[in-house]
Amino acid sequence: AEANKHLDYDVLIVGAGLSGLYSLHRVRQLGLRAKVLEAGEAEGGTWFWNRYPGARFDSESYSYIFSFSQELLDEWTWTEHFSPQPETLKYIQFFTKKFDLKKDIQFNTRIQSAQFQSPGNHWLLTDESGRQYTSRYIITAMGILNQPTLPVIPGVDDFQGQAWHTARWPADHSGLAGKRVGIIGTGATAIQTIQEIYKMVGTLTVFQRTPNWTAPLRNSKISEDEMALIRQRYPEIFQQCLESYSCFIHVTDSRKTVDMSREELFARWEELFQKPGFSKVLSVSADVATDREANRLYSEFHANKIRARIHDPVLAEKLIPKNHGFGTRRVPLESGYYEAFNQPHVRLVDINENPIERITDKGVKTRDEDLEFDVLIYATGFDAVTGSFGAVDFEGIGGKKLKDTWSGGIQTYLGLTVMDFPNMFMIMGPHQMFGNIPRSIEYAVDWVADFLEFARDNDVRFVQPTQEKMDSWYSHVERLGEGLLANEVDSWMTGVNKNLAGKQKRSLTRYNGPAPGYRKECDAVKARKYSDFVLG
Ligand code: NA7
Repeated sequence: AEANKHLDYDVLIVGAGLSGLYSLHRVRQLGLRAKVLEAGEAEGGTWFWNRYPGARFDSESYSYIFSFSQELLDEWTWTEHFSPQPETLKYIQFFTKKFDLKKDIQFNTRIQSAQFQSPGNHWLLTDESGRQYTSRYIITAMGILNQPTLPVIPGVDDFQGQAWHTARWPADHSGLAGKRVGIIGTGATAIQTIQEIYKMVGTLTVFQRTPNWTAPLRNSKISEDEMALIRQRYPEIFQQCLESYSCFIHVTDSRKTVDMSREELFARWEELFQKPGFSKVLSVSADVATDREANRLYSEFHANKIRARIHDPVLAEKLIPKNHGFGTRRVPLESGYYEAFNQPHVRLVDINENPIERITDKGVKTRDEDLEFDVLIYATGFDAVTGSFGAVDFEGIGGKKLKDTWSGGIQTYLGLTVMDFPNMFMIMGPHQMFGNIPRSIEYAVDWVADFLEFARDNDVRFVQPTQEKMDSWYSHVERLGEGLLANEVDSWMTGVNKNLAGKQKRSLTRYNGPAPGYRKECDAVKARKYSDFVLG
C-alpha cells in the first residue's frame, strides 16, 4: 500500500450490488483503501433496479445469500422460501449497514471510462461529470443483467401513453389499476410480471415471440420455527451448494433417463414437479440436458402439464415452446402464470402469426389489428454479460479497447482477468461460473481478495494473464460446453440479443462446466502462487 500512496485508492470497485458490496468488505479487511463507485442512488444492484411486481428469487432464499458471516446468518430472518424483491433489498440494506459499507460507497456516480496508465501501472476512472479517480487495482462488479434493451420496432418513441422497461419500473405502480396494458416479451421477467399485474389491470395483452418453459415455484411462508431449523441447517445447505453442479441445493439424479422404465420415469418426474423450487430443472437426470430423446420426453411431460392448465387448447399450444426443449433456456418458475391466460381480460398475441408492424402514438399496430393501450411494458431483456463492459470505455495497455479485444469473441483467463487490461478483476465476468449467483460471487470475490493479499505482501504492482492462458481457458470452456443442448439455442446465456446488431450470433458467454471444476481450476492457480500470470 506504500507504493500506492500517490493514488486515490488501492482498489476501486465499480458497482454496489452483491458483488461490489462483498468486494468492499473483503478488500477493507485486508487493510486496503477502497471505494465503491455506483451509478444508482442506493445499493442493491439487480435487486435495486428490478422492482417490478412479482420480482423474486426462484432459488431458496437461504441458499441464495452470503454464507461468510455466521452473525449475518444468525441475525437475518427470511419470511418466504422464495424471497420477494422488497425483502431481498432489505437484506442487502441490512448487510450494508451491519458492515458499515456506506461510508466507502459513492452513489450517483456513473463511470464513463477506465484507462490503464502505463507507465505507472494504475487505473484512471472518469465519471459522467468528468470527475476522476485513481487506483492500483479495479474490480468490476457491474452485474450480468444491467443494461436493459428495448425492442427494435419502428415507432418506439411515438407512444404517447406511459411506457417503461421492467428494469426501470416506476416506484408507484398504482397507476396500472383498470388500465389497458400491453407487455412485450415472455422471458423470466415477463412471466413474473404477468402473473402479478393481470390482477390489477383493466386488460392485459401479452405479445409473445417465443414461449418459454416455466413450471410451478410453489412458494410458501417460513414460520419462526422453520427459520430456526434452517439456521441450524446452514452448514449442510452450503455444503450441498458447494458440491452440486451449479451451486444449488438440488441434487442431480445419477440415473440415465434411458435406463429407467416409463413408470419409474414419470413417477419420478411427477414427484419433482410437486416439489418447490428448481428440483424439476436440476434434479432430473443429467442427460436431459444433453440427450435429444431424454429432453424430448421431459419436454412433453411439461407440455402436458401446460395443456392441463389452459382451458383453450389452441391457446395452450401457443404457450408451449416448440423450438427449444425444456431447460435449454433459463427456466423461470411461476405462480399462476398459465391461469392468467384463462382470464377473459388477458389476451395472448403470438407475433409470429400476427407480427408487430410498429408502435404508434396510441399503442401497437400489428399486421391485423390496431391496438390501443394506456401503458406499454417492455419485458425485453438485457444486453447481458458483456453489456455492462460495453457501457464503459475500457482502455488497456497501448490504448487497446476492451470492445476490440472481445469483438471476435470474448477472451478471458478464468473469467476473472483479460490480457492488456492489467490489474483488473471481473466479478461475474464472462466465462465465469454463473449458476447460483451469490455462491459464485462469494467464491470469485474471495479469490480476488486472496490475490490482493498476495499482491500486498509481495508488493505486486502489475498483473495480467498471457494470450496463451486466455486461449487455453477459451478451449477449456468450449470443450465443457460440447453436447449441451442449451448451446444450440439462442438466449442471453448463449450471447444472443436480437435487438442488438453485435449480438445476432451465438458466442461463448458463460463457463459451461460444473462449479466444483471451476473452483478447482482457480484454486490451482492460487496454489501455484499466481505464476500463470505476468507479475510485476
Ligand atoms: P430475457 O430472458 O432475455 O427475455 C426477453 C423477452 O423479450 C423474450 O421473451 C424475448 O423474445 C422478448 N423480446 C425481446 N425483443 C423482442 C422484440 N423485438 N419483439 C418481441 N419480443 C421481444 O430477459 P428477462 O428480463 O425476461 O430475463 C433475464 C434474466 O433475468 C433471466 O434469465 C433471469 O435469470 C433474470 P425472444 O425469446 O428473444 O424471442
